[in-house]
Amino acid sequence: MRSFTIALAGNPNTGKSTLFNALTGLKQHTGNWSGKTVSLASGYYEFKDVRFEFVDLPGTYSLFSNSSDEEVARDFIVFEKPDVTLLVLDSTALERSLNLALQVLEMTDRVIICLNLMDEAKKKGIKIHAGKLSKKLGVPVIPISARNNEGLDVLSDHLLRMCLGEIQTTPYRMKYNEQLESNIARLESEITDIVGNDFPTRWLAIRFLDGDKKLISTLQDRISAQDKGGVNYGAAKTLRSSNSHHSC
Ligand SMILES: Nc1nc2c(ncn2[C@@H]2O[C@H](COP(=O)(O)OP(=O)(O)OP(=O)(O)O)[C@@H](O)[C@H]2O)c(=O)[nH]1
Ligand SMILES: [Mg+2]
Repeated sequence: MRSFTIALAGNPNTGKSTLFNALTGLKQHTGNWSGKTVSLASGYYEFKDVRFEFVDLPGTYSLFSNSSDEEVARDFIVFEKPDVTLLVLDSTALERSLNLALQVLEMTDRVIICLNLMDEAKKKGIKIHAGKLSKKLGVPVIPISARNNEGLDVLSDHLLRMCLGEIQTTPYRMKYNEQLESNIARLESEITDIVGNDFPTRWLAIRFLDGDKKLISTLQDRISAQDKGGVNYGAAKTLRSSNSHHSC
């Protein structure tokens, strides 16, 4: 049976664990990922001949290096490369959630957004045009109510189609001013020389320009680990010099 990994990301309290429990039921366990000491809850369910392995990431408001929760969620999305990152948003507080959504859309193009707590939104008279939001953000947007098991079949269907490569996305990416864009492009090409296309180079370039030292050391560790012959000093060194060159 084919198996796909789905990461559940979102702000705290948006219903990630409720969705996780609704989908995976008792088929849950906790495990360590990539030598990290944190263990993440994961669980699976089967849908139309495939198995979805869900990983319940810590709830965060952003994905920088501000806290270990943010690092864990970010590293999982960028380095473990789940087949789909399922972003759980609170329909009753969409503006707050969209900040995180934009960050995730910079990191991967394999994203599905679910608008959870639709029952609450309806009660409050909040209407969300999921179709328009989907067009704007360039990824599927599915209204659900995890606590009431509503919308979960449609969600599973989209997960399956994205895992099978049947859904192409065009994630919304922020455009910055000309000078910043030219710095991003320059740094991006240097990063591509070092890591190839294994990781989201534009996102890495933006983070490096922002001076995210923690991310740089994580990436150095990853490059070293990937290099089977031992530490790849060349790549790590270039990475260090390109960082000192460009960070501001
Ligand atoms: N009305 C309503 N409440 C929901 C729904 N989904 C989740 N909740 C409630 O929202 C609260 C938070 O749910 P959790 O699943 O714990 O949220 P979480 O995203 O895992 O939170 P963190 O792990 O802290 O990030 C709980 O009280 C849930 O019962 C929903 O669809 N409708
Ligand atoms: Mg939770």
